[in-house]
Amino acid sequence: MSDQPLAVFDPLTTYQEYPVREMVARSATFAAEMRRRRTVRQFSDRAVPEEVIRHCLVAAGSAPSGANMQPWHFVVVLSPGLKREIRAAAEAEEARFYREGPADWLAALAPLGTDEHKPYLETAPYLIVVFAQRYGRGPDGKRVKHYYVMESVGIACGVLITALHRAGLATLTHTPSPMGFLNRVLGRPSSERPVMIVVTGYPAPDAVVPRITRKPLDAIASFR
Ligand code: IYR
Repeated sequence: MSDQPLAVFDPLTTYQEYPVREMVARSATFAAEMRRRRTVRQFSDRAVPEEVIRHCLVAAGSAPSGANMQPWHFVVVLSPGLKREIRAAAEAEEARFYREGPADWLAALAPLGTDEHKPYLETAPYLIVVFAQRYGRGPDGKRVKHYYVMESVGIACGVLITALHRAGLATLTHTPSPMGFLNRVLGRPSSERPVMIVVTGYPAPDAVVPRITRKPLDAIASFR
């Protein structure tokens, strides 16, 4: 006899259908709204209500995940002291990367104009540090297996960035490498792996973005 709880089903009451014309309009509007999103590297220190961040995290936590294990943890860093520590550690890692990283990688980044200086890690009101839980713990302290962890966390990050953008905030997906220092600085267990820092806030009034293009639909999708 299995001691697994059996599936319990409820009627699907939250789904919402739209008339086709509205569905077309909504999808077009959303695509246009997403195309406006740009990764920003100059942030204002203007305050952003924490409530907005909480709502965006609730949205991120709604992401689908392998076996519904929800293998993510988000640390919202507001403390100037912690931000300073994260910036110092990230800049030390990045200085090494920009000095002696792989030539092809550095060449690929050249059009973005990035460098080892990360002042936004202190300027922006929030750093949302996303951790992937390689495994969980049951109520009895036993290890619980997680499935498709990186896929699940990747989806949650996409929802988070989308939610922040829709709320009217700018984001920067920052992936200092290696990022192990984030476990130490934020006191997260070794079962968790830092995936990215989502820097968020208002853009600086004089923010600039690199001139880049996005692949057209026919280059990213095929219908057959
Ligand atoms: N982590 C470095 C380098 C970097 C890497 C990629 I891939 C980017 O798309 C952008 C930057 C940094 O943050 O500068």
